[in-house]
Amino acid sequence: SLKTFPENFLWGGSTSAYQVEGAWNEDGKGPSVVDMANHVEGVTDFKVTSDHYHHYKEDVALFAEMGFKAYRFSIAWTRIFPEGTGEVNQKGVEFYHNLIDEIKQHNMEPIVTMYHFDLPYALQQQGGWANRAMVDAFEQYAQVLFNEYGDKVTYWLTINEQNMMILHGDAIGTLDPSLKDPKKDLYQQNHHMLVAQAKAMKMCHDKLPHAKIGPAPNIVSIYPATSKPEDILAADNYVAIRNWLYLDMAVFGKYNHVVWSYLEENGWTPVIQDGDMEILKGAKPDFIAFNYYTSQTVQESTGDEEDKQGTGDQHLTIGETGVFKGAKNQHLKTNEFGWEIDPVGFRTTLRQIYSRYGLPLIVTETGLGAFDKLEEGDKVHDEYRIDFLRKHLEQMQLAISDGVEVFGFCPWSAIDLVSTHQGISKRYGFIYVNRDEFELLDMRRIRKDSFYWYQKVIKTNGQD
Ligand code: BGP
Repeated sequence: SLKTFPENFLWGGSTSAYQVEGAWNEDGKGPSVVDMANHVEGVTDFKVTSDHYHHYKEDVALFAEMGFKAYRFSIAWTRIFPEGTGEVNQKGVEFYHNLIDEIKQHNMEPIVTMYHFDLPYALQQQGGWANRAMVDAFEQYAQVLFNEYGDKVTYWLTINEQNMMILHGDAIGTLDPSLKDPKKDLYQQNHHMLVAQAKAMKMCHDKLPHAKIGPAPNIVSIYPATSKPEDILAADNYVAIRNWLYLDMAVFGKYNHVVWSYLEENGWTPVIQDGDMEILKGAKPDFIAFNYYTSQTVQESTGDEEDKQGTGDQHLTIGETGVFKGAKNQHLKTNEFGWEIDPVGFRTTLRQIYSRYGLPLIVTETGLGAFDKLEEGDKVHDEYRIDFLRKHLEQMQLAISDGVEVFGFCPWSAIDLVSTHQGISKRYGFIYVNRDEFELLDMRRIRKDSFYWYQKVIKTNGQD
């Protein structure tokens, strides 16, 4: 029978600093890799975005009006350390005190992502995550966050979508195309991130016994395109490479064996320093947070060059010669941006993660990017978004009925913000921000139809 959502379920919404805050060079903030990247043509940059930095009080009040029990946001490392390490910028520290206080005054739980794609540019110039020194830099940063906000924050997320940063380094800016073997470099970066994460988890537990901390990868169900054994093997390869590598390390402190042998075969194994494996084994998350937008179908790779351009992973392509190739799923419809919509896959994903790790889960992103239309009288009729979220909620409730422990749901995004690559016209929010791609207009906040729908969902604890 259908179980209800648990009491004190963390209904909320998500954002990330560089996509929502704007004020990219104000109050001492240093540049991040995102600020310095050549941004995609035809869409806005990340300088102003939704100007949440100046509107945060109004925005938090709107989240409270929706009934949010939690708000997930990220801290911009470059507001705290403009140069990545060294001198702390007090104004940046103050901003997040103000934001967290505002959230708490509205009886919401702050859920804090420590790092969401926006690495300090100064650190990138010193080699970024490929440089071992990054482990210390992250430790120093984590220490300041725990010291400053530790008594106010219960839920911490270490690194947003580390798996996407490694798998799609070209899209997220972690890949250095000038290198002879950029993939080897990426798996070295990955190792450093994993060690940095483990150190942060341990520090959090040592310093803040009341706090909880976990990783936040993008995890989705991986389907074989057919029942052909080679396709099933390809799906098994990809699920290890895309999903389990990251979580096996975070939870069990070990390299997934399938991935390790694949790294060995390619000459991509990272340098592991003495003591690293102890650090990795010595830290355990309290929960797993994950982002889910779409499932992924794969088939066997027969070794063609074209196999590298398989369909999938949001708007990116996937495939590796002889390992797997992304494929279309004939049973799924896509959104306006070609992402397959798969609510049942959401239930499967929840079950798979819980079966493997047995830790409580929180969904830190899911949502529908769409071209919303502002109608007269300040209306946005986003019934497609309501439909998407409703179907995912139904499946989440079924997963809970299957016995999966889920303690929160924070869809992307609490308010409109700038997409990673597709500008602000690709909107995700419950709240419309009145600006165009290149024109700021009056930036006023407008409640979409989904705002009122979600308000009812929260009020009835998921019964809408
Ligand atoms: C996730 C990221 C978010 C967000 C979202 C939507 O991968 O964590 O930062 O942007 O995807 O993706 P997009 O903006 O590409 O539509």
